[in-house]
Amino acid sequence: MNLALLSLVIVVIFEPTLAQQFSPYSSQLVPTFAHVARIADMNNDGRNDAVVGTLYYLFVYFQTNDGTLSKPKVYRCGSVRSIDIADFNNDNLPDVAVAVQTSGEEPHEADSMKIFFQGPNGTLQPGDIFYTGPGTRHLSIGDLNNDGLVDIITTHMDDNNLRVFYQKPYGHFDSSVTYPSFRNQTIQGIAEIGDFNGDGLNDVVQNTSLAHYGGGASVFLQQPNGSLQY
Ligand SMILES: [Ca+2]
Ligand SMILES: [Ca+2]
Ligand SMILES: [Ca+2]
Ligand SMILES: [Ca+2]
Repeated sequence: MNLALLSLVIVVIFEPTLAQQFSPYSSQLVPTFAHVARIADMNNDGRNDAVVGTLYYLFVYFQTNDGTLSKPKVYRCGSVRSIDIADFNNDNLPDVAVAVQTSGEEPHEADSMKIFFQGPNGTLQPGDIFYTGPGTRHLSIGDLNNDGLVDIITTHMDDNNLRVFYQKPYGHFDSSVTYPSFRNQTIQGIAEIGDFNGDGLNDVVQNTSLAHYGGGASVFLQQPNGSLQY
């Protein structure tokens, strides 16, 4: 690892005042390429912490009493391209879902979706690993079949399919259901979940590229039976 190639994580502490000014920031150096970061309370102490996905590692920096960040807990994790956080096993502790594109010394984990459950004292316990698709790029969470359980979607740079992992109780997931993109457009990496037609059912929007027509966004609308359609 070339330690000269350090990635910089900047944590901005925002104190909403009438003037809406930002406090001075503090920074942490991460000894590998940082790809993505999320904020959540990862040790149940009421203070938000930082979860950083990098090339081959997941770092968890806990917020200390004075608002600075602790030395990180480090988990080997392949090349983390995307992170989302939710309580997947219903114990009121946030858990972490990561999308891994390649995995170096652990090729069986390449192009996968992994769950880490929060354990005692904020440690992360590896859960299930699922194959996603070639060139795994992005992951988002939301309830896509209206059963109250958070589901996970993944996108991939090297195929044109959206994959949905529906959650079963207690943080387990079924194998993915695949939805081809509209007109077989290349999915450019990002997809998000939300209700885009006001019917109370979550839908999916993805950014895509169509040969000769340029890029755009397409929306999968959730049907009453939980399936997705354009
Ligand atoms: Ca915390
Ligand atoms: Ca949990
Ligand atoms: Ca669900
Ligand atoms: Ca909807």
